[in-house]
Amino acid sequence: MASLSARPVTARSVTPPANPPQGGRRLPPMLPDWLRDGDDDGDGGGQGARRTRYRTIFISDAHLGTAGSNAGLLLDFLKRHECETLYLVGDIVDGWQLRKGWYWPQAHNDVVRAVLKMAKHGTRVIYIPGNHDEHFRDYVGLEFGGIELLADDVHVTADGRRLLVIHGDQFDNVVLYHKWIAFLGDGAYTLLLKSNGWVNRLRRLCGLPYWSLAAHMKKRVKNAVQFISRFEEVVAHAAAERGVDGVVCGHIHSAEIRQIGDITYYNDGDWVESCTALVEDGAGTLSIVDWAERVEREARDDRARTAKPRLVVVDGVAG
Ligand SMILES: [Mn+2]
Repeated sequence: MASLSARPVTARSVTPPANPPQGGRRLPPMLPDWLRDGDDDGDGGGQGARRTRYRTIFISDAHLGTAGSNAGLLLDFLKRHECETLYLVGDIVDGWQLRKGWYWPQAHNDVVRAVLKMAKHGTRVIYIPGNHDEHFRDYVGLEFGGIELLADDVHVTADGRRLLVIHGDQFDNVVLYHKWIAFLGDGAYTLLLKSNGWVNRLRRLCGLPYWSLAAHMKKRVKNAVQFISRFEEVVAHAAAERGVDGVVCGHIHSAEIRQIGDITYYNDGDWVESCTALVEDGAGTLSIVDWAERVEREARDDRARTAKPRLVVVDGVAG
């Protein structure tokens, strides 16, 4: 696993040349010109639009490229917010599904363009690949379209807390074989943490899809709650070992803010089931935004406002 200390100084400014020399380093995939100049999405470049401003926004698990992705809601969320730093905490694009069959509606395109546009307008955008977009892990340390690719990062909040930002699939095996670790000790923990990478590299070489903890959890619904809390504890344990104050992850599609020992555990949720984001305000306070719930509430308020005024009788007096 990559070092979690400060990001290497060289990593930030590495921009692939427009015309790479023959035999040069492989360039990041998928950034055609029609995606690059993205100011024609009809919202007037955001001028006049009322946007809520946060210091940092964390989103993950959009699974673009699958029918389950709520790209429309995510696009709406992105267009109505601005931030200094946007963390894309993995599984944004579902490379495994796209390999099975191309599914890429306009709304999914629009999400990518909205993110690129934010980068162009000064937001620092950091992409931390997950297991469903692990193909991007080959390009960690590079930057393209103004988006930095990192294996993980340490985010410093406005109130000075250090938060490890990581997708979370790295802990799948540990979560699954939790009981054995209790039995075999800390050596097994380290081994399982490493084995997660090996097993999935092997599966990838064999053309098998990534084994998914989330999918496994769903098949065993009875144990889902137990799996989730075990995942949270394993992630917090790993964060504690790295000496940070907290951890931000995604992966299990379950938004949460929870104190586990000395570690504050944050999960930004997903845009398949729950449509949630994690946001940091100017004072360093983090909270979960439930965008589906919010949009629904606004629609309800709108309906109430535009409804025909009715005669209201209060205590026998028409008012
Ligand atoms: Mn994942």
